[in-house]
Amino acid sequence: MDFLKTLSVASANSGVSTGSNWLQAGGPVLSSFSPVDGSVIATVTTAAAADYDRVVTRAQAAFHGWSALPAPRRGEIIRQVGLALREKKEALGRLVSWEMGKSLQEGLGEVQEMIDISDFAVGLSRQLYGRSMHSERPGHRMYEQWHPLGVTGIITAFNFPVAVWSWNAFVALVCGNTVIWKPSEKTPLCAVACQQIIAEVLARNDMSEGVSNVIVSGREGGEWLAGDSRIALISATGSTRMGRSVAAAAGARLGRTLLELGGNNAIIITPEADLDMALAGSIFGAVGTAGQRCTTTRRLIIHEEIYDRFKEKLVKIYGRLRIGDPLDENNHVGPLIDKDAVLDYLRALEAIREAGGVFVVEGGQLEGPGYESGCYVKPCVAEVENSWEITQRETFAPILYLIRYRDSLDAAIALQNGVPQGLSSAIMTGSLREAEQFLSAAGSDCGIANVNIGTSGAEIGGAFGGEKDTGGGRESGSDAWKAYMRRQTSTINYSTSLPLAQGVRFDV
Ligand code: UN1
Repeated sequence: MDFLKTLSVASANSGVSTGSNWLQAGGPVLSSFSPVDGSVIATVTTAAAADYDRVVTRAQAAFHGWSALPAPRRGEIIRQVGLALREKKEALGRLVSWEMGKSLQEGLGEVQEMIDISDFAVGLSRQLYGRSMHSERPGHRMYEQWHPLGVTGIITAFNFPVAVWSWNAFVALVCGNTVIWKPSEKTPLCAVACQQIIAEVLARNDMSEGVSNVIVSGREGGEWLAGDSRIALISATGSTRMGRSVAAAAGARLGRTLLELGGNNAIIITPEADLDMALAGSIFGAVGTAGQRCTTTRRLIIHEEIYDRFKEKLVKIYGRLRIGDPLDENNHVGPLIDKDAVLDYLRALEAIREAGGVFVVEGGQLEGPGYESGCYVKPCVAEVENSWEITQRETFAPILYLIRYRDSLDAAIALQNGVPQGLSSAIMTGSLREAEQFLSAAGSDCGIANVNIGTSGAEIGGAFGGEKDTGGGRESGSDAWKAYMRRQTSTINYSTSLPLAQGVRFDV
């Protein structure tokens, strides 16, 4: 496989790195399986506690030099990383598709997301703005400035094995932090490949080891980071369960966290919607990445007036989906990440049936030629109630729920908000009144609210994240960078006296 050579990854790799230096790691050896055909792609040695400790020490030492580099210089290095990613886009996109199982189009899209955030981070490196304020005291000036935090821990999930690291790492790096990445143990080779790319650029610029670090490890890697007071910020993307344990451990030491956790995203389809557009948004949202995006469309909340008509269109289009090898561009849907994910999917189908759900597109595991890995499932659609336990839960698979609403948009918004998660949401409507109601404070309670666009596929320029069980953090664009820096307020007295604020007098 040529793309592995292009990415300088081998069949046996160390999963612990401080840059160009790959440590002889002491943890268990992990095999990376491709869900595409079940083959072992490579083995990766994981970090032992002592390796982790060495990496943190190196990252702390590197912080002094890296944070002292002017931010635009740091931006220049990220610009070069963006150029390297452009060169390796095809190879890295293929590896993402091969190791994670998403379609090649989506694998390439994910690398494009990395290139986009590198461009964003370069611009940002000259725009880490603080405000100045007018002091209430004569001859005084007040302003705020933003300083680097220190070592940033980044925990990422298997479903976006490269892009989510880049949102966090590139922004954290231009902000002056050093980073330690704990990737998902299901996609370790993607992490090794990304580290090779960034390490080569850092070395070419004579940057020391420890600026960008990786520790491939199991759960314990996340626990080490979360409980370690040397880690100034821990940014974690993954399940709500994982986020809760990271938040508890980091909270116990009053550490900072940035959490981007599960979603249970809905599209509201009103009688004012363009149904073909609603169909296109729903199908990509529901089956893209085989339903394994945190932004995946899990629920459609459809007005009763158009419910049957829309359902009919949807069933027809599901019949056209081709499921199979994601590297074959004729296919729309690839496999789930592993057999455990298939079991979760099958258990969810059972729970839907037990609760009284009606399948309008049947699910099930696929078998036979092309499906030997045991990871391929049928995208399915079920009519359910919003209040059911199974509907309230995020199942990371291509299962789409249909829910009917009657009367006004208020009822649809109540259903859309009536789940524990609060990541992404959308409305399909041609009515300005409905769109604005959905976007108002009384509308969607999610971090992302779209009009005439599905719930997934956000651009990097906006802040990305959500409320409630989604964790409240914001990553990526807008002013999400502020989470990676510490704010300092300074008051400077250039007068010849020392007046106190609030007019307080203290004469001695
Ligand atoms: C994720 O699923 O964790 O908005 C990230 C999207 C992508 C990112 C998803 N840009 O679907």
